[in-house]
Amino acid sequence: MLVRCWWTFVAVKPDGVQRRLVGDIVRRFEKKGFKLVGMKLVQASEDLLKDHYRDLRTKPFFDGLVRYMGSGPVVAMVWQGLDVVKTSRRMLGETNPADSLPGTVRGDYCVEVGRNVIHGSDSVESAQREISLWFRNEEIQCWEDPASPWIYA
Ligand code: IDP
Ligand code: MG
Repeated sequence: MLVRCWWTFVAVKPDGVQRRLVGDIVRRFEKKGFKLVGMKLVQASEDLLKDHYRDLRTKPFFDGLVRYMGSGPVVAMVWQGLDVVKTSRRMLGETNPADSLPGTVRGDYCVEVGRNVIHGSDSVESAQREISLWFRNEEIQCWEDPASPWIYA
């Protein structure tokens, strides 16, 4: 798959879906000015999750993490925009919600690292890998954004 550097992978985790945070999270990215180019509700398989988090496979929390992420559907999304990888990480907050500032998703909506409601790619390389893992080509829509001249100079 050809993945653009203006794309990132964001997922509302199972706790975020159960707690009805999907709308608010999507709203934050839309209002920021990013463009939604892919979105689906997915019950992720264990294989997908182990691959997604393969860099963490030696961590003591790995099995629990895979169970948590498979405990219900997640909303998988691809967002497009200038510096979207770096900026969306800042919108998410820190990995540990206790370190996340108010105004960030994790700062506003959760308290513990094991239930931190949202995922976002941490680099352009991770974004490319994760988008290819979670999405097929035809699930990404490259649409013309009429608001673009009001968002980009
Ligand atoms: P990130 O999600 O902010 O990129 P990572 O270090 O990549 O953070 O960890 C992936 C996910 O693993 C975290 O979002 C969190 O759900 C979980 N996690 C990270 N550290 C811990 C921990 O110490 N205990 C339990 N779960 C953790
Ligand atoms: Mg990470």
